[in-house]
Amino acid sequence: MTEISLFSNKKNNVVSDTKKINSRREFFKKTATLSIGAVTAASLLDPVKVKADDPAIMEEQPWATSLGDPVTKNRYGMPSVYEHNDIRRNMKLLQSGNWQASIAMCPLQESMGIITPNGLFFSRAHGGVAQIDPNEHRLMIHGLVDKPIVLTMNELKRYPSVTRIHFIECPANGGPEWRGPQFNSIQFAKGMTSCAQWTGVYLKTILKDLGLSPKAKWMLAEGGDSSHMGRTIPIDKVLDDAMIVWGQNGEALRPEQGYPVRLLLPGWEGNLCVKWLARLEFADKPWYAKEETAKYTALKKSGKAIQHFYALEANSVITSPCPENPWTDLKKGQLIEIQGLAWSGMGTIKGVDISFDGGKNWIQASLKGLVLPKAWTRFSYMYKYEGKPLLLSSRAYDDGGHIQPTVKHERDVMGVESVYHRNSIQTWEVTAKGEVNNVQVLS
Ligand SMILES: Nc1nc2c(c(=O)[nH]1)N[C@H]1C(S)=C(S)[C@@H](COP(=O)(O)O)O[C@H]1N2
Ligand SMILES: [Mo]
Repeated sequence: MTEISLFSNKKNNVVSDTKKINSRREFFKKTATLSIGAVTAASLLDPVKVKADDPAIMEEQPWATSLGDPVTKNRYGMPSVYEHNDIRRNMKLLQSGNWQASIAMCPLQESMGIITPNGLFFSRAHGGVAQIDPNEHRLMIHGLVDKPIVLTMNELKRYPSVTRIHFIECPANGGPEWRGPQFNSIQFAKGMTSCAQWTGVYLKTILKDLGLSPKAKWMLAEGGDSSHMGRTIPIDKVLDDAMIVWGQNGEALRPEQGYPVRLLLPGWEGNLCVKWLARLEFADKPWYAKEETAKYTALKKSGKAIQHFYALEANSVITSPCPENPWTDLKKGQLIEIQGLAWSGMGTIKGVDISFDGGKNWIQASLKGLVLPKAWTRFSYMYKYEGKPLLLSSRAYDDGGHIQPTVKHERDVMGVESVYHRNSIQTWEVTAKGEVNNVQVLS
């Protein structure tokens, strides 16, 4: 390649045009010969159409004919302007009367791998997003501990840190759909979950230092935001894998996620993961924050409620295709990758099955990339598109033997009056044209 002067102020700072275009012509000559031999092999794309006159490849494009932006134009980088559709969306139905105490749904249809970028992480706030000065923030730890303490953020960060990948899910994820599909959209139907790499300290590390009384059976966690959200957590979970986190995907927590510090209870209800964490109190009896007695219980068909319902069960959803990612541009015979996400708050995803007929027959998908406990796990299945209607579902199971229930099974046990912990199998109807709709299979 020709050397170009990076610092010249010539208007047209262009690499030798003729050289480039000639090498492209060479490429087309070669591929034209190659493709004759290649037609018999299965291809993911249409048979190569050699279009040596395609201006998109044969001509210099506007962005190649002058210098681009200064590299530090955005000192904090932003996505390409062309990715303007990859955004969180707010749902009217779930709004508690204003845009502050609301929920921003994660665009699962755009997700790749198992990590949600910080700017796309779903966000639920009961009193708006607090903007907290970390220098002014304090975390009080008291109750049944030998050494009650008030920590600054700097002091907190002196504890040895750990980094773990875990999902967070609001137990109301999918909750509006107990009685039937409400949203022809994966983002609105399933977008109250995201997955990140968290950095912080295990609570058991801090408690060893502070001396937890053997009498302590419960921990109250309280937020410093205007909602002062409080939840009580059994001590076993606290001493197992509960974390206090300040890092999210390699940088400080985002304000939406509770900057400067939040509680993380891997695999348990998102609402227990108190953000803007200000206080932890240890006690021998549970005492409930106001919202806990009325909400976050599971109402069963019998009319009785399950009060202590913490871990999120095995769940999964196909992200491609989905209503936002239809198959309308596919042709019969083309190979296409079906992809999706599976997660379980009770362990590690062991497998995911896919059904093309609404759950009558199942075939195993493969798990891709990292497979971690209490983390999003990506699954994949290569499918030859036939242009016929399908009822496409996924069914996840974890290493604890928990398997995603059918809608019917879940309704038989729980009825339809519940809001929380809906994890039954999600089905997408794929029409003969390749459009994708949210449906429920009730048999
Ligand atoms: N202090 C405080 N913590 C909170 C909340 C809140 O409103 N205030 N919302 C909870 C709820 S209901 C959920 S589902 C999770 C959402 O976490 P996220 O916003 O990081 O996705 O935070 C929880 N922690
Ligand atoms: Mo939530």
